[in-house]
Amino acid sequence: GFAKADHPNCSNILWQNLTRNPDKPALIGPMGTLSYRELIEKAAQWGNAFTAAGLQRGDRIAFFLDDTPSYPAAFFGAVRAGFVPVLLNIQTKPDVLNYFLKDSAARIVLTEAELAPIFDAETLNGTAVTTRIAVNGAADECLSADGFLSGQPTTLPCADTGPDDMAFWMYSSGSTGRPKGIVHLHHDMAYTQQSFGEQVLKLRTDDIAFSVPKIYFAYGFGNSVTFPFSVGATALLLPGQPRPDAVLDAIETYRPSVLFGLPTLYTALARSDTIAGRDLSSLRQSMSAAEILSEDVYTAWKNHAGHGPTEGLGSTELLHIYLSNHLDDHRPGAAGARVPGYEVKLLTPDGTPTQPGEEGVMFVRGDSSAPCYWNRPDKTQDTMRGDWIYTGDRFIERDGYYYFQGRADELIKVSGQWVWPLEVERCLNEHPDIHECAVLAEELEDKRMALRAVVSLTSGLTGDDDRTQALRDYVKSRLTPFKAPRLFQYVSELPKTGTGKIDRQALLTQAGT
Ligand code: 3SK
Repeated sequence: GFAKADHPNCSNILWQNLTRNPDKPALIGPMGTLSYRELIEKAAQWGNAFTAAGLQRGDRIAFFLDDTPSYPAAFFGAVRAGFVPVLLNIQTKPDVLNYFLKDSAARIVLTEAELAPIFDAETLNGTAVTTRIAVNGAADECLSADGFLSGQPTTLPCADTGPDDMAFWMYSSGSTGRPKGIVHLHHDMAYTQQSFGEQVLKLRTDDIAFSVPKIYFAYGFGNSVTFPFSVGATALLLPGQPRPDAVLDAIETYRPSVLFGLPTLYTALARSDTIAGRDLSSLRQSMSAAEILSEDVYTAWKNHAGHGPTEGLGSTELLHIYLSNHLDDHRPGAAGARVPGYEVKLLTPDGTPTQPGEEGVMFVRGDSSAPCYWNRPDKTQDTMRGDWIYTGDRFIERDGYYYFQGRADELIKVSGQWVWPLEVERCLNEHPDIHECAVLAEELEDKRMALRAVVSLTSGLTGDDDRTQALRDYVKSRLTPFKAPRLFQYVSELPKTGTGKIDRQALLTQAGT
């Protein structure tokens, strides 16, 4: 069982290493190496400096940071001193950033120095921000991190928090409507470690974990912070754009043993021009999450790395993965089986449990779930149903494994018949000419709905009428003919969210302009 009372403050996940293995590298990467002792001392300075700056218990601090040692240092210092980091995607646009700052009432902003200009008068308008601190360099109108920390003690007593106190927030990416502040509690990190971390991932003390998804994403947060620090392992932090060559260079230079990515990463790596000559021999395990990994990418990665990526699925509301495959048991197309520590159930639209083989919407229950969205009782009620979380994802279960069928709200009616865009996307993705694609609903001038496929072709190919006809025929030959997209749009690259998923909202917005 999970002893919640043992986790009154999540900073203990880092601090336990002070006696356990102080001299071991906690962090490595292009920004340097920090031992656990050095990281804990830095974290202590951050916590003391936030207190000295006048913050009160529970006050929010906005983190607009890339993956460098300053991230975990400031994060753990803040939570240990009783403050609440708000982890923001560094690709956020100024208007949304202004919303995040207002919604969270953050008083301090930590920003990468090179990103600091985004916090101009307009972005700060109407917010409670009094102090901007630039990290990893200097920036106008910001305090420097070195100045902020200067003279602060390198020890920090733990604030008198409890397991159910608010610890940190992340924002939902908000594919529709306003993003929601997802509130996590002090015991949630430990719960993800005890469930997915210990039951599936099984990181070892001698592992070097390398998460390409960044810390501000719940997936990256677990991969680079919770799991390695829980077992005294090392995390490789790589700031900047994770282009395939940068990721491959980092693997060769720092020799991580466990790689974490999204399907888009494995697709890009497997297709990279330079992959053939790369030394991937340090990797003993690779994880993929968030979206379905196609079988050809699984196989391509297996050919290069000697093992295929293990797939899991989680959510920011649950903090990490609750459905996962197992390292030695690859089930093609399965999002995974229930991770011990989580309960899942599939319900039909009328709320009854599904029959075997029947499709239903997934609900998940586990002790890492966020209790609410900040200031959003309406959305909280929609998603947090008692202690169950409504995921909005449709699945079919076979032999304890769950097969994703699409979102509950994505059905499109074409020619009077319902189509799941995901089914068409999967079909098109199997065509060798297609690199990646998204299928969307489009309203025609006569108000009928049609399917539009936005397609990025395999390199060197061009999209013309013949190819469109061939792709349409391909879908018709595999699915019922009305599912073949009427419209095809060829693009060099599909827009991605900050976490690497195809940005459907951006595609819909582009279509509307
Ligand atoms: O999208 C996912 O699968 C995921 C996994 C772990 C943590 C958070 C998320 C959103």
